[in-house]
Amino acid sequence: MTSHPSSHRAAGGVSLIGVPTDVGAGSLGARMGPEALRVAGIAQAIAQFGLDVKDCGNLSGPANPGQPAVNGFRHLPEVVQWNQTLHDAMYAELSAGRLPIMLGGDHCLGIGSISAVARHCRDTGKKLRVLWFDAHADFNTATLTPSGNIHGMPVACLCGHGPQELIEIGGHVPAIKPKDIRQIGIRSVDEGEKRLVHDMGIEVFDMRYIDEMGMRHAMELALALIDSNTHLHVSLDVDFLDPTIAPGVGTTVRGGPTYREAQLCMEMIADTGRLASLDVVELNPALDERNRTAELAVDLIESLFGKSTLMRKA
Ligand SMILES: [Mn+2]
Repeated sequence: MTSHPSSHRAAGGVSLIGVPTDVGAGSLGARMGPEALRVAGIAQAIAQFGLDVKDCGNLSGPANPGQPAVNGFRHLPEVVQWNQTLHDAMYAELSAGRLPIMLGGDHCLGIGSISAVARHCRDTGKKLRVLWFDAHADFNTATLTPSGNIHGMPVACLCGHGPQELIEIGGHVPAIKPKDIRQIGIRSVDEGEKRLVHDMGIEVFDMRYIDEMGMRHAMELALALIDSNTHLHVSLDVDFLDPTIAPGVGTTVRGGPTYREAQLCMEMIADTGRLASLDVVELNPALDERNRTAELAVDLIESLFGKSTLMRKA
């Protein structure tokens, strides 16, 4: 076991926050994600680096009502309630100097999580960089989305496009600026969503880019200009990964990154030493095979915290 001495900002310890809900998703099962990650050994995997790991348990919130969309949104009151609770929990851990890991849950929870991170950055004068690993741009709006599932809208909400109750959760609208975020692995974007992503000027490293230029080059650009005053947040949607290695998600899209490409992403992030918060979302144990997708997620998180194959010179 070798660990880079400064591969993350977790000196104050790591806090696991389970958020067992799928109110923002189209299929049921992501509510079981936090338990599957625990069973796969997430706490032990991080503790092996000598870090203090506190499992805060699961947050509680409303059940999934299984209703159709109302005015373009499915389950908006429930999504607001879960995200408000998550925001408060994340913000408390960040304020205590800890590195929070949000165990989702579907990706609508990125709204509460990243709103809290952005608020913490405003408090502390830090620059924010969000790396959004996903097969989808998650930049839908009520008028664009065919389904109304809010897990397709968190990036739009964070950038100030969405229902007032969601966009103002972190106390500042918009929570983040489009230039704070980099999207990696994108390969499925709805027609209207394409235009909005383009017009907002979000920097996207889609699979075409990764195929042509390589993951190393994409990650070098995604991590460019990160300095000692940067808070680096990683939002890892498990559907980022190719479904052949990660079948346990509700919205698989073929043609995703390989195991090695995903590991390289995590290792390059570890090399920056700036990781300060993390989301792991959309893991759906009901669709998984013998928990292998959860185990892969834990394997990637080990790399994110600095596990490397060989000792490397600084
Ligand atoms: Mn997503």
